[in-house]
Amino acid sequence: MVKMQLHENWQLCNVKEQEWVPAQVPGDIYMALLQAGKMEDPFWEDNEYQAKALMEEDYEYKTVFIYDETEFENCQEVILRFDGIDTIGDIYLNECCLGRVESMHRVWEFPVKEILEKGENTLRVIIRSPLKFMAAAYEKYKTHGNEDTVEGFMHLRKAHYMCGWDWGACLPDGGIFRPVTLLGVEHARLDSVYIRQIHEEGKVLLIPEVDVETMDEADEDGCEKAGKSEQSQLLEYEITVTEPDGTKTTWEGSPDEIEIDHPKLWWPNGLGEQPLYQVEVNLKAGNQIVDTWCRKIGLRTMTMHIEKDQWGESFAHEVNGYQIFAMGADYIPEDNLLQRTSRERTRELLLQCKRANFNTVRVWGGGYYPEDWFYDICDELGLMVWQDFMFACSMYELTPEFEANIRQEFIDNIKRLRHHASLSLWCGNNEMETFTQEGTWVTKPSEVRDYLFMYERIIPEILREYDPETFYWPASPSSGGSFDNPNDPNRGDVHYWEVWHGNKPFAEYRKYFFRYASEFGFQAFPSVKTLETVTDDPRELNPFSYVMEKHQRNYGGNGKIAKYMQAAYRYPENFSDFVYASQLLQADGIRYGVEHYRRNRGRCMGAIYWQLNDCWPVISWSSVDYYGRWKALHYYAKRFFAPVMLSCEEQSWMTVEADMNRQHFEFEKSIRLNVTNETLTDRRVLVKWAVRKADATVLMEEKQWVEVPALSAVWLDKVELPQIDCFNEYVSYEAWEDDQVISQGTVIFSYPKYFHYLDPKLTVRTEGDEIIVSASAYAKSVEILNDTEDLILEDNYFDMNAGEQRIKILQGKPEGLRVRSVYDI
Ligand code: BMA
Repeated sequence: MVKMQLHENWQLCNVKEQEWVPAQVPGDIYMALLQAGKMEDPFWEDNEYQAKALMEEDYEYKTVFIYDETEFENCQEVILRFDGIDTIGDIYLNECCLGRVESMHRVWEFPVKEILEKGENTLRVIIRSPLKFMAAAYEKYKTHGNEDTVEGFMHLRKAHYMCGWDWGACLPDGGIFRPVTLLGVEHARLDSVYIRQIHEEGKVLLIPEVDVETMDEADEDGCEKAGKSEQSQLLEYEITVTEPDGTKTTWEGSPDEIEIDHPKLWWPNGLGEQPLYQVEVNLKAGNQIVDTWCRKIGLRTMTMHIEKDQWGESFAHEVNGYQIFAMGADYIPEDNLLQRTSRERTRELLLQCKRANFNTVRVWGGGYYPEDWFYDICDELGLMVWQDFMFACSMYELTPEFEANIRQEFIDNIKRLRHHASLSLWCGNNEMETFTQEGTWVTKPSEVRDYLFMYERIIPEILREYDPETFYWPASPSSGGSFDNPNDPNRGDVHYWEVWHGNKPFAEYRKYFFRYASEFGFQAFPSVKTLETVTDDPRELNPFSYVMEKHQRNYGGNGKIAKYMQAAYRYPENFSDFVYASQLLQADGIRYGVEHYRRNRGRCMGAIYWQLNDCWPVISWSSVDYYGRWKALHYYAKRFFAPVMLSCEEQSWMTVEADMNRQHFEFEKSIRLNVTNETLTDRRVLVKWAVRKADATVLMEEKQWVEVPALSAVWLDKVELPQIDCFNEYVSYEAWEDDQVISQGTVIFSYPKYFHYLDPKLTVRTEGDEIIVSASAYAKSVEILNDTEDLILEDNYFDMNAGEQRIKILQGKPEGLRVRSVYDI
């Protein structure tokens, strides 16, 4: 196949103004306007309003390219392919209208051989205003959905978050955001390849299904199985597999089956390696290779284990026969301006997931299907992907046109992604089974019917044809579908929002034993340096200022952070301390939930917190902000997702929420330690714990060897500590293995704000690639910052029992180091 990318000489204009500016393709309209000085930074203060207004207009992309006929002379057909257009586009080649496209989630192809001209050709794409489209569609249908976004958003197959979300600005950009290519097809091309795996003792059989599109005398849809039909007798494929160690083997003559001996299995992060096998399928017409499909696959079995048990029904990832506890967060698109996304940036983000011991990410349904590179990197890093189809928080009008559009969207994306080792499940939508059952946005009975058609009929039917191997789950959350109590704590996955949206205290997490928590979250401010990129007015750096509240999209969210903060911390005296306290609050809240879920491993098998990342600088639930800065939560995640983790279920003032001004004010003071082991090997760890005074001196100490079988959680006996002075004494705990501390923490029995900390006199210095912090007393949640607030350290926001702590620098320069702890709030 001859390939020619059409990425040069693009220009863009507002159709009404006809003032052309250079544009990048792949790219987006906002970026072209920004780079041409025709709009201002849409993230700055409230520039969002102006930016949104720009999308009331239509824009035209135009390029002129040279078509060299000789290069394509052996081609029966030439196809113009757009991997992604956002969203409504009218396409013209040499003034011939090729058609209208109406989904950013699809690939669009047009046969253009007859239209192409020798030499110069003009290609134009007119991007129609998404806002006008939505307004007209809303007028027509009055369908309802998430109120944070533009009315009518559900009618356009455009990433929903672009029109505003409770963490996202309304910046409904558009553009040609993926490659544009001319494809010259000689006889035939590979439509797609599906590879099934059969795992047997000591070997894996690969069963390839090779779909070929012939250009000569094609059958109705132009597709057939290579080497299997009469028409394609001349077509044949060969397959070359390159093993992880570089060994290559080729199978000729359209093999039905390929045997891989001594297979090296792919494992999620923390459980083993991620060996990848390269599979290259060459389509041959006679002796000539006419097309190639080359991808990396991982050898593994992957499904969800669902079985009735004493609590209800299990819901756990099962990989290579083992049930795995999923640890990770929900992923949203990385930017509002898609031109700014890149393989490098995604790698950087996903690397932070691996560093924080994730084994799973959920691609949430209100964005778009990520680029191939996202999944390539997940394959390499061992991150299992929970993949939503792109439907979230809305009813949809299943007209025949909408149905045809989404059917093709499913096929395109399933074919594109189904070979990935990391793809662990497909999921119909975000939260719509719950909302439909509750009737939240239902205005017509047909919407309930359409819900069932879409997620329980159409998608399963398409998956049966294109990816029967990957597990399908109708919605998140769900208990299996048909509106059967979708958010049931005892079955399937759960979105738990009583903490945060329901204003419940963190201790509330312990009341539930979900089978798989796929969303629960708490917000925090991103670093001050991140917030300084949206304003230069120092008065705006205040939690309740106009600019901060423009960058907080969950109504009243900053006030909510302050309300929760009041319970845990003293009143922060400056903005920087407020940001710090908000991050500790978030980190502790989520830790409270995750440690509890992991202690109850077996019953609960997943902790996916909301949310990993941001698409602009914003106050949100993320643990890594728009610029890649880690909030305290991400360091906590590294600790609470550690493969072997020691945690403490304490009973304290916090867990009973007692009012100290009540008469007979008393509460239980006890600890119950637990070691959970999310590895495939049995572990023997030494658990040490101590009661200490505020200066960190030990009052009492205990040690115990604990055997923790692979993939299990083990409780130690509960210890009552009625005598402990909750203002002046605390408990520290450590798990040791091979003379190293592998997991540790401390627990206090009052609120962090009431503890009588001594001044830990923190100091910080560097030695080579290490930072050394020293403390003269117990120091809680020690934070190390450099002047640009962009260090990534081996650990941060940790508790210290006085003494020295050495921390490796993973990224960033240790210049202008500052250090503080809860004592400073
Ligand atoms: C959820 C998500 C998002 C939302 C988040 C925070 O349930 O699915 O729709 O952004 O909660 O409210």
